[in-house]
Amino acid sequence: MKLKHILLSSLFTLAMAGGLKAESPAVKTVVISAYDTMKFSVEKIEAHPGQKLVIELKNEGNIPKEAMGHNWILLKAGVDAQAYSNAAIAAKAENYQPKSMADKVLASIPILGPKESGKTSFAAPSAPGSYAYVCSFPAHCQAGMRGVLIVK
Ligand SMILES: [Cu+2]
Repeated sequence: MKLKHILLSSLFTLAMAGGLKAESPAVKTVVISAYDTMKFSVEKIEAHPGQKLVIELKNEGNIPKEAMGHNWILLKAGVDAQAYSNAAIAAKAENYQPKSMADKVLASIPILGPKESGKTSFAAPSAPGSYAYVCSFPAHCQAGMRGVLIVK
């Protein structure tokens, strides 16, 4: 009987620990559409430090991938989005994700053609702040195809 009691109280403790765990921020899923107009449908994402994020990018355009592909690149804090995009222009062979700047990237979804979609999941940075994201297809960031992840 005593052993059974200990077992039951252990189970109760485990259940409580599980309950506490559930209080950490829930997974946040964000669906972003990309258009031929070189815009993201979502230009601001808010998350808590360390929150699990699932980002889905949908290319809703019709123009062929070679001329109007879209990707989603989340940059580390303080990285100049335009500088990254400028480097990407010369990186067609690397899918517009320059390897020389790979250490500036937190998460990414590769170039998508019309009606394609892609997904990435990651934990939001632990440091509060603003993190830029861009489409690094040539000239798209400059045209305004960018947004910001705000961690707070
Ligand atoms: Cu684009």
